[in-house]
Amino acid sequence: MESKEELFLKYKFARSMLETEIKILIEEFVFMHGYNPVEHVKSRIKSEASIMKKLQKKGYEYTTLNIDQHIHDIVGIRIVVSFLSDVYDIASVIKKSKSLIVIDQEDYIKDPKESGYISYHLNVLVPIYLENRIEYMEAEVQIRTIAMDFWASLDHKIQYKFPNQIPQEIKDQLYENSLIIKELDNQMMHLNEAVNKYDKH
Ligand code: 0O2
Repeated sequence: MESKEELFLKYKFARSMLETEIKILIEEFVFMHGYNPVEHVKSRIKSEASIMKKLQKKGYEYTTLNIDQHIHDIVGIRIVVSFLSDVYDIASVIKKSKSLIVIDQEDYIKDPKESGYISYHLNVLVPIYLENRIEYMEAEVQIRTIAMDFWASLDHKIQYKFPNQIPQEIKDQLYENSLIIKELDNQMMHLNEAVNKYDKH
């Protein structure tokens, strides 16, 4: 097995490739449809502390092999879109990509997590072109609306503030708010559709 440095260098290449491919797919979508559904895109490489924590939670030691085999989101990219239907439009564009290979998908919009977390995840393989070979690195693509992102960022802050146990009343309120977010996303999507029809008259 290669060194950690070599593995992380390859993840760095994968992040660049993924960012570029996503940027191209979005630009092509804008060109074809005449509108931009994307509010913003952010990519990151998972920190070593966060990798260690995740491996520990899964019951594995912090080794290069375990990182490679058990952590699927070292490279992550988040695409934040305006409306609910945009999530599925962008997911479909990524699934059709000739460069990225989708290996798994989780629709946490249809089946939210117990916490109330709503988002759409795609696990992909990203090709990286090395001196004498092509390798495929795993990455996670998260697609969500601004409203879902708003919820997730507060949830993240809460998880950080209460690393051991989130108070039950906070958990309950967060869950309640996720239902409001889901309803709001539906209403905003329908309102936007109505506005678009109005434009055509
Ligand atoms: P961070 O800080 O984003 O790096 P797997 O990754 O497949 O081995 P997992 O963790 O069950 O296993 O995959 P999942 O749940 O499909 O995706 C994990 C990522 O989704 C998390 O990464 C978060 O970014 C996000 N996520 C999942 N559940 C929640 C949640 O309840 N609240 C928030 N705010 N985000 C969530 P990390 O590594 O946990 O964190």
